[in-house]
Amino acid sequence: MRRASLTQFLIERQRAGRINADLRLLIETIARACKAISTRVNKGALGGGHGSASSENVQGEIQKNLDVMSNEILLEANEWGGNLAALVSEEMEDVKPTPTHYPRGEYLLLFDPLDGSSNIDVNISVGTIFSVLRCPPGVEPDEQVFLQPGRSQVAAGFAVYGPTTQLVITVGDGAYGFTLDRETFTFVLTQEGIKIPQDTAEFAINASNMRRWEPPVKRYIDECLAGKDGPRGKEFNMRWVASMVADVYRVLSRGGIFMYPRDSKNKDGRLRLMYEANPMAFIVEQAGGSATDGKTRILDIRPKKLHQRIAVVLGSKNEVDRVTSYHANSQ
Ligand code: AFP
Repeated sequence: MRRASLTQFLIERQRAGRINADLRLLIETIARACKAISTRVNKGALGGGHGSASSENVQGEIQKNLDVMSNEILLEANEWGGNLAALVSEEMEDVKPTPTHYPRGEYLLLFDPLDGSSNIDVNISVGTIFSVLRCPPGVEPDEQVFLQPGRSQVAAGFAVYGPTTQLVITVGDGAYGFTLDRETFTFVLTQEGIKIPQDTAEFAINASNMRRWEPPVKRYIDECLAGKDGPRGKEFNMRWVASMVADVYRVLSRGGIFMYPRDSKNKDGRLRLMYEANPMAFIVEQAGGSATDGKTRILDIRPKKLHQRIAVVLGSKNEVDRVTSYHANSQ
C-alpha cells in the first residue's frame, strides 16, 4: 500500500476540519525549508556549512555558518506566504513581523533553525525545531503577543538531519513521523500515531554537570546507576547526543527520559522554552509521554521573555512522574 506524503496527510487533516489551508501551507513551507537545510547539512564542508561565522547570536553563542544559513532559509521561505503575522528565531534578538508589503496571516512561528550546532563539524545529527501559535486578530505582533503558554500551540514539529532526514509533527491529534525520500525529495509518512512506552530503562543527561545538580535529580540518576542492585531493581542504559532533536527522536522511537535540569550553573536550565521545550513537550504529550521542568508541566508555564531558558524533563510518563515526585518530596 502506497504511503501518504506529507501533503496528502495535511490535506486529509484540512478536509477533516482539524487545520485550515493557511496552517497546512505554513507546515508545508517549513517542511520545504527543512529539505533545503538537510541538503546543506549533508554537503558539510563542501557546502560551506562547516566552521563558525564571525558573529554571535542573541544567546551570545558563536554562530556556525550553518546556523546562519539555516536561519536565512527559514526567513526567506516564510516571508511572503501570507500565513504569518510574525516570527521569532533563536538566532535573532527581536520579533520579525511579516513585512508590510506582503500579506499578513493569523499565525506566529517560532523556530530554532539549527539545534545541536556544536555537533555539525563532527558529523553528528542536528535538526530544526518549530512551534506555531495564533496571533490575536487586529494587534501588531510584538513580544507580548508571543508570550503564550505552550498549551496554546496549534502545531509543532522538528526535523532531524541524520542518517535519514526525519520530520516529526503534531497538529494536536497525535504525533506523526515522515522520512525524506531522497529519490522523490518528498516527506513520506512512516510513523503513524507515535506512542512513547510509559516505562523505560534508558536515560539521557549530560553527566558532566553532576556536581551541579539539585538533590532530586542526583537521587534519580544515582538510582539509575545503581541498577539491579539498587532501589530500581533493574539495569539502566545512558545516551547523550547533545542534539535535543536526536535525543528526543530516540525517546519517541523507543522510550526513555531526556533531562536538562536546572543546576547551580544553569539556574533556569539551558534549553529555551519557546522554541525548544514547548514544541518538544507538545509532541511528547501527543505521543503519550510527559514533559515538565522537574516540577511543573511545561505546556502550562507562562513565558516571561522570548528567549527564556527552562529546565526540561521529558519522555516516558512513569519516569517523568518519578522525577516530579522526588522534587515534591524534597521541598
Ligand atoms: P547547541 O545548539 O549549542 O549545540 O546546543 C544544543 C542544545 O541546545 C540541545 O540541542 C542539547 O540537548 C543541549 O544543548 C546540549 O547541551 P550540552 O552541550 O551542555 O550537553
